[in-house]
Amino acid sequence: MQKPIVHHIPVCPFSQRLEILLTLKGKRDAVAFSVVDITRPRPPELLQFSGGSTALPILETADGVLKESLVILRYLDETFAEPPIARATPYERAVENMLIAMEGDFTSSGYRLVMNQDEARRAALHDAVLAQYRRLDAFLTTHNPAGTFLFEHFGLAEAVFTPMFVRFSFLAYFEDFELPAAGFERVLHWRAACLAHPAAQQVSSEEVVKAYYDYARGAGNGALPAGRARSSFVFEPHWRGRPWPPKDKYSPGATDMELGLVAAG
Ligand SMILES: N[C@@H](CCC(=O)N[C@@H](CS)C(=O)NCC(=O)O)C(=O)O
Repeated sequence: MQKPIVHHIPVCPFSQRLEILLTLKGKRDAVAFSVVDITRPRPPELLQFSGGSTALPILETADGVLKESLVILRYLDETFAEPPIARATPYERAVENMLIAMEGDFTSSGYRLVMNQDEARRAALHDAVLAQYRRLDAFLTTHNPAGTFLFEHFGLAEAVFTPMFVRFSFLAYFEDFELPAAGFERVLHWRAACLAHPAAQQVSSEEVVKAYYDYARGAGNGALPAGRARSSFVFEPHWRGRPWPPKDKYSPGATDMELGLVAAG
């Protein structure tokens, strides 16, 4: 049987979810990963598979194309069944799904803050992210007060949230956003264990901060901020060789040259 193919953008958190799940199962190589450059128009054959939609990841299977990371996660968990990552009993699976159902609001709050360009809205947007962390803290305190993860191991809910915890290093860097220790103990403990887990090391905070500079300037999904010709998501020059971008996102932005986006020579 031909391997399923994930079409993905490597620094994308939604794709990282799939890589984490497969790594937990020891099946990273059971799926082929085909890299898409977010800074270029999608290749026509990809748009044909996806029925015209551009959001990634999509999974090409022998039966047809699947979209939406949460759908693909569950499909891969069932297809490569051993070991199962989702909880086994109906009640535990429901608890896991309640936590997973919080991911959309959590993610949106962080992306709204990083993309905000209006200093007057900063405090309200910081509070909105804190409110999301408070909800997670309360949920974990209710369902596993003395534990580390939601259940005894890093599982499906952790595969869903950890990529966002990694991306939110853009909030620490560009927004000086840190969780206060008091009142957030349970979620801080969870987040630290998620970030340290060996199956979740695909993307570093340095890569996130360098790649997401354009988001911090209000331009998402490979779009270009005014005055720039190269996206911070380009593959070349490689992010490792580029300087860290300016932390102050509310002052006039850095140029392609200052960001190391123009190849030397
Ligand atoms: N709800 C989707 C979100 C996917 C998504 O937004 N992916 C981004 C990359 S991180 C993307 O493909 N953006 C480009 C676009 O939408 O055209 C999922 O969970 O798979």
